[in-house]
Amino acid sequence: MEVLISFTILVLISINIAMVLRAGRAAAVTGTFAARVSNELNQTVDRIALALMGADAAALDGPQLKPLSSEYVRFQACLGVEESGVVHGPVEEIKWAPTTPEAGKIVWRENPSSAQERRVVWSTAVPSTYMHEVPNNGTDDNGNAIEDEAGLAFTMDGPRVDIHVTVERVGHDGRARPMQRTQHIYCRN
Ligand SMILES: [Ca+2]
Ligand SMILES: [Ca+2]
Repeated sequence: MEVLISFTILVLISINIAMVLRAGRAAAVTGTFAARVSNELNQTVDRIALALMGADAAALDGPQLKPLSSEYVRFQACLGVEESGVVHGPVEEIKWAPTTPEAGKIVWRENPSSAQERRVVWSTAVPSTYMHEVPNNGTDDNGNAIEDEAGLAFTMDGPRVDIHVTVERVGHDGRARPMQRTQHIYCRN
């Protein structure tokens, strides 16, 4: 009888240990996944912010006054000032482009649509609508004072440009995990 009780206790302890280990592994996987999405979001926002900081504010096209927004920005870097005026870099564009009806990517292009075009994809996981926003209903559903904004949205307030980015990837459990960040920047010139 004692042997049976000891054996039962041993089995129960083993099951408990297995459960704890499994829960720990799941938490570790979830943590790594969240960190990956967060890294992708931060890297994308930082790249956009750095590019726009060097732009000539007078040669900026795209960002709208709230509650409107745009999915793109076109600009030219200010390289310096000569007697003849501001010397600009080539035209650059940062734009959301669809890959499916619900998802898309952020593409940076230099000299867009010309023979000299260069392009780099900065994120491949940007949804067509911003986190917790319902598209095309003329309402600000997520309380950020912008109506029907996309996963990439540019707004402006005087000399300030606001960059709004949502990155969304699907976890191992099949659930979509969106993360969003807004960054305010001032064009240097
Ligand atoms: Ca909104
Ligand atoms: Ca809406």
